[in-house]
Amino acid sequence: MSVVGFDIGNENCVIAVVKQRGIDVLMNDESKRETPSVVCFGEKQRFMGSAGAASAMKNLKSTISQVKRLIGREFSDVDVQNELKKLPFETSEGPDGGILICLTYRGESHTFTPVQIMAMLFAHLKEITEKNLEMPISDCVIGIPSYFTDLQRRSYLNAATIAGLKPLRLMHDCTATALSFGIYKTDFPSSGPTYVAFVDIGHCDTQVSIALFEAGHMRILSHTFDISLGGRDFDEVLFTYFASKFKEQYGIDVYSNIKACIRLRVACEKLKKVLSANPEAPLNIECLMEEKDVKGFIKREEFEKLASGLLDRMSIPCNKALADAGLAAEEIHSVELVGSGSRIPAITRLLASIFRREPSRKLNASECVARGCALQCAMLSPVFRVREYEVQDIIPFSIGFSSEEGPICTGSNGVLFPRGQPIPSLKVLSFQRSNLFHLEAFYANPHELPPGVSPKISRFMIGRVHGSHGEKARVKVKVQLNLHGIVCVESAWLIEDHVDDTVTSSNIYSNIDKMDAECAASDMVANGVEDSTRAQSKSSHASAEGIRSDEVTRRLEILVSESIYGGMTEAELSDAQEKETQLAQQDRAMEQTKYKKNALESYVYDMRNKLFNTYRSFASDHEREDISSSLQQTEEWLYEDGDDETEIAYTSKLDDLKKLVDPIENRYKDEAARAQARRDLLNSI
Ligand code: ATP
Ligand code: K
Ligand code: MG
Repeated sequence: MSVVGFDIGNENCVIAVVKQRGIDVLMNDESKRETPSVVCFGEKQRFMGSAGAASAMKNLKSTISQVKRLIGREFSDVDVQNELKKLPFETSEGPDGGILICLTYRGESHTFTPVQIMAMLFAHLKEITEKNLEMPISDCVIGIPSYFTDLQRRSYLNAATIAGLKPLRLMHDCTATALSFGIYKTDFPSSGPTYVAFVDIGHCDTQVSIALFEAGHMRILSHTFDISLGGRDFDEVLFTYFASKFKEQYGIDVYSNIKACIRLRVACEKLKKVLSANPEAPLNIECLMEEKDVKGFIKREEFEKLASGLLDRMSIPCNKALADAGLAAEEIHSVELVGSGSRIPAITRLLASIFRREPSRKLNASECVARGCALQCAMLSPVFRVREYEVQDIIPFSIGFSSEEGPICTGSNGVLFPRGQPIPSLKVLSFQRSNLFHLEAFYANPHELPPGVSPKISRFMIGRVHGSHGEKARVKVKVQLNLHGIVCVESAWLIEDHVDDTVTSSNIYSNIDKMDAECAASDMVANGVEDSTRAQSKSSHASAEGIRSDEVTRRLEILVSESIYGGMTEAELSDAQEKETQLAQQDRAMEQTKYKKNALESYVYDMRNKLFNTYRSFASDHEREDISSSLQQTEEWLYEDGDDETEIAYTSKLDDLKKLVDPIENRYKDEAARAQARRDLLNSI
């Protein structure tokens, strides 16, 4: 059993595993510690990660990147439409309002949902991990942005299922970073809590979290973000600048040419990186379009001026994180800057002025999320022993519940799980019902949500409820905010009030009363809502005795069925699994074919060499000529008709050659064996 942490970035993924000695970041096939988040549909097979990025230019319309931006979102969302405009592949609206990615692969047109593409990426990361560890894996913890909606979280879980992974937790990126920061740290001031701000600037977003550290535990106090402010936005500033410069200077319009756009974006990203270390940088692209070579140049100052709007925006989530945590900048012990997008010097200066101290870069900026996820996975795995350390996270958006009779409120704020609610949490709702009923989960404060996000989450059908004689029965519904930050109805049960007072039933009653009492003893009870967050671990034994009584039950479990707005059904999920299996088989068959082709090719070269050296004296002139011409023919075939053949074709060619060469090889081997025997005999004398 292995424990694995995955950081799924919009640009790069990182894999970390916990080993006996500590945490290792794994290398991919190209010996890189970061794997591009790219899935490319080539002519005959898929290429993923590094290989996908390498084939991107050849397969512009079938190379899928930035799927993290699209997963669990609506096609009609204005923000999504803007994303899609910059991506070279084609899309359309799915029947559920989601996004469909449309492409041609092996001569057929296909559509894939972002979940399916994400599953391909997960499967690739799983394969890299298994190759490294030389064993199958499934348990993992996957990093997600704190601003992910319920649907985006469920979409990740679906993608993981398709890929054969089992996430023990979806963990907020900054929480993972905070864990990898805090768990081994022992030099916190001994009196009182230590507050640390984590700022993660990635490819597409900025996330800020403030955490409180004390011996043995950490607690997240606030999560804030700008979901559209990352490294790529700085590239875009340079892109716009040079696009207009080149229009003036060379009379070319890069916007009219997808390939030119992509090449200029790539060059601008490189330029930006050069500017992080140098006061000025050149930009040269050969034959960008219309056979024109372009040259440009920019100073860091100029770049910073162009990016000043972005830098201004960066201060918003930082200030909000402080306000939400109820802290002044002076109370922050340190600011940990992570994510590779943060390497721009102007960002460091800006953060220094907001938090009134130099941000520190003690953590490995590109690996800390994956490392934290791996640690969390070890902590959650029953087979690993990790030091006791409590991680307390919170949700960023308030979640409300309603029934046909209106919203279910908990006192003044009118929501079931307010923003800042600890993950996980449990609440028990009480109803008086005589029939089947529905509950709706929704985002209670749309202004907290990123623009374009629907407040609808999911709908639960509770029932059927049979009151004894048509009258209303007492129904209890246990609502859970689980470890992934997903809200669900865990169970529902009926409580019958009119029963014979036998000894058994009074026992059951006392159990129920005990559980209710525990719930009631916790800090919030209002309008039929019991907060059992604190009582969670205590009440588990009560529910084991009370709900699952094998005896005459007064407490009857009733059916709950859920439907997720924009989510996948079981049938869709199993179809997707089947399709992925089929695609993976095709890829493997292609890999196998390539392998056999290589084997044939190297046999030809190897035998030609041996025929005139090692085997020379074991073949007659006639045999040598015969074999030599067969090798020649095979070589020519490989370059022409045989360049793109089936696995069977390569194997049978190889068999034909072997039939000719084997007799000679055997003569050589016999002679070698005789020589060895003679030597052994001499030695033994
Ligand atoms: P996200 O967290 O947004 O999903 P990610 O985790 O893939 O994405 P990172 O790998 O943290 O993102 O950061 C990628 C970004 O960092 C890219 O925009 C890249 O251009 C930028 N970047 C990398 N190195 C530098 C550098 N030296 N200077 C400036 N920017 C850099
Ligand atoms: K990353
Ligand atoms: Mg990241």
